[in-house]
Amino acid sequence: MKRIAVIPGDGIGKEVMDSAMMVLECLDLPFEYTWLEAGDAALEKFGKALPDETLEEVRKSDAVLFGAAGETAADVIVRLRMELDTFANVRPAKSFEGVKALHDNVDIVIVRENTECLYKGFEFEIEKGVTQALRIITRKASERIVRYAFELAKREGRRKVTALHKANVMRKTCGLFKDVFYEVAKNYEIQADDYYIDAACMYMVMKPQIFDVVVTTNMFGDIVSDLAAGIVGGLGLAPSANVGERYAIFEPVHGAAFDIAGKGIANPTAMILTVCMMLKHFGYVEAGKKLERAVERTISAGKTTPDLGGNLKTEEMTNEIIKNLDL
Ligand code: GGG
Repeated sequence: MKRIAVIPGDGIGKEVMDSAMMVLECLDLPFEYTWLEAGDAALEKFGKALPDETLEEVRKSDAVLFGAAGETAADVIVRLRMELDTFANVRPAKSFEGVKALHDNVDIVIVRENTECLYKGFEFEIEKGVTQALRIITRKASERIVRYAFELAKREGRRKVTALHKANVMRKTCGLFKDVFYEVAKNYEIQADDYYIDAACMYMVMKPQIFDVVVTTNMFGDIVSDLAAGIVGGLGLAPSANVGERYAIFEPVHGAAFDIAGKGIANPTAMILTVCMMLKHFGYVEAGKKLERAVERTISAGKTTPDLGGNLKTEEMTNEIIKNLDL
């Protein structure tokens, strides 16, 4: 029995979590769920965005299934990743048949370092009008994430790993990351190359097929994964997994999307594909693939929410996915 801490969070997090649970109920796997509070609403209610009780329960679990974070993202999801040392944030961006997007034939996996960089939260006000942020990049964390990216490439039979950095400007921090990348790359028979992050953004828009596995530091990874989601059809399609030695956190790439929250029109795909990543992580590979196929069939049949041109509500699209599960 795997213990899953379920944190719907804010905004559309609650709506897409309902979809995840509908699907999980149908699959009937040996998971035990504990529902926990965190996020903007928890801050209002308890005075803490990540209440101590939530963190305690999370530590007793095997994984967290997370919906979305709002204004308190830094105190909830960013902190959770660091507390649980889920150092690798895996964010795939893949083309879907039937989705009108900037490009077809895109299949990128972004591997984002999760425990340091500017997201460490070391920010200070030196004096009024002067602020400072510390960017921490270590050899240890860089080696760990680069090795993770190459191991993922090897496991999945991928052809290339690309490092993204800005070593011509941030010579120490990005310089270290780039050096470590090529040191680790020597141990693998997989092609390795690198791009400056700014150039990589342009190439990702113009010819994304040049990328396969991409590895980068925390903030660049956050930004470039939204970009990658944008070229295949939007954040409604982008799942992610945060993986460490002991824990894992599964969360869609999207945030709380307060502009559409409560309307019942959020695309459940990112959340349901996130469930697929969780199933595979726990060894339920066939169930994960089956659910992926059900999502693909539903999308290619045009049974989607309005962001993909359909007219279904979140719950209706989820029911279509469930019908396509062929249980
Ligand atoms: N870019 C979508 C979004 O708003 N995600 C929530 C968020 O900001 N998460 C913080 C993170 O991924 O580091």
